[in-house]
Amino acid sequence: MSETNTLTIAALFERVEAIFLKAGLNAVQAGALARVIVAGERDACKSHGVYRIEGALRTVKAGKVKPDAVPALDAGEGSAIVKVDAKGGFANPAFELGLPVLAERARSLGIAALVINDCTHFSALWPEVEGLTGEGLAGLVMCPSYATVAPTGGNKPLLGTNPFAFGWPRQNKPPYVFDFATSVAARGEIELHRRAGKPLPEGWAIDAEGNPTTDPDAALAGAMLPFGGHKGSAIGTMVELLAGIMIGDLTSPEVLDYLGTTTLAPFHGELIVAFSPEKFAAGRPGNPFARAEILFEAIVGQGARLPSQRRFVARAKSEAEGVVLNTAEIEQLERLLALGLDAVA
Ligand code: NDP
Ligand code: PYC
Repeated sequence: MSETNTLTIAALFERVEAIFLKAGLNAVQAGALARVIVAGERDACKSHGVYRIEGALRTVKAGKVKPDAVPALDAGEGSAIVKVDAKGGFANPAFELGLPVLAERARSLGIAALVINDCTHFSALWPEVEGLTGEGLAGLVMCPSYATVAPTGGNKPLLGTNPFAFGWPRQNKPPYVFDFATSVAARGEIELHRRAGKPLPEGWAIDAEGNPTTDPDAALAGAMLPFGGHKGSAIGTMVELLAGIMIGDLTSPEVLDYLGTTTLAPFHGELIVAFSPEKFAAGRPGNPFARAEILFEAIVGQGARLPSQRRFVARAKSEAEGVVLNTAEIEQLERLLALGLDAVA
């Protein structure tokens, strides 16, 4: 069994931010990236935690993301569509820049969208969703990735793992949030199985000949499968349409053409839609937040758990006791800090 080490959330943030600064990212990029990666570890979401630092640095080194980008906001006077040009940098600082205007517009118009263009996105989407619920808004967030998923009935990578997330704010309770890949599992999970030498569960992937496989290497060379068969395939396609084509940005097959590899973080756009439940429910009976609580209680009352509940439990534990990393992870952080971009191929 590997040894473990416990760091406070603040100490982990300092280390991760220092790694990005050492690798040449400006303060706005380094801070935003460190926040989402540390949030992933804090919430026990290993597929988008510290393991992602290396991929982000590889993408910088390959010249496919601009480490010194300063995102630019186009608030479009009173428009329901707010745009941020990430200027070839990461999506996370672009979201942080756009969120206050998006929230203000959604509150005044009832609905508003934030379009992020020309960004690299490697993280989970719940940080964006929780940004919205923290403003008392409901929200939908989605983005393409790169062609790694075969549409149902097909046998070649075409769609991305295209994450899709939703949030609903709750008073004095963590929000209702779900956030998942539209493939059976995120690609990060396949990579983590490969690194751990573990077979994949059945039904996650097919090999390059289109046969079912539980071998992570064969899966990475073949294609992943959409969740829920034709339903996940259609939702993944919707993400390509809304968060790729509709916002004038790349689709997953175009991203793969542009990058030529899935070992770098994908470059595309992101769509964030914010709703004001009060505005939508105005003039109708009942308070939407109180009615939502009745629904949540009924779900939990059947013994089911709400999505993100596991994450919020993990968060509370990390906040009380710190974040646990194994020795290999600590050594990797030290190596990345010492060597900067020389640490990655
Ligand atoms: P999971 O299947 O691990 O989880 C999906 C969601 O379902 C979570 O909100 C989870 O909550 C919830 N959930 C899981 N089990 C249950 C249950 N029994 N009852 C109720 N809710 C449940 O996610 P994926 O592997 O599909 O995706 C992982 C992450 O990868 C996501 O954050 C996604 O955004 C990210 N991703 C990012 C991509 C990108 O291009 N940037 C591409 C693809 C994925 P909980 O966390 O509490 O378990
Ligand atoms: O885990 O599928 C994934 C993923 C792709 C891009 C970023 N994360």
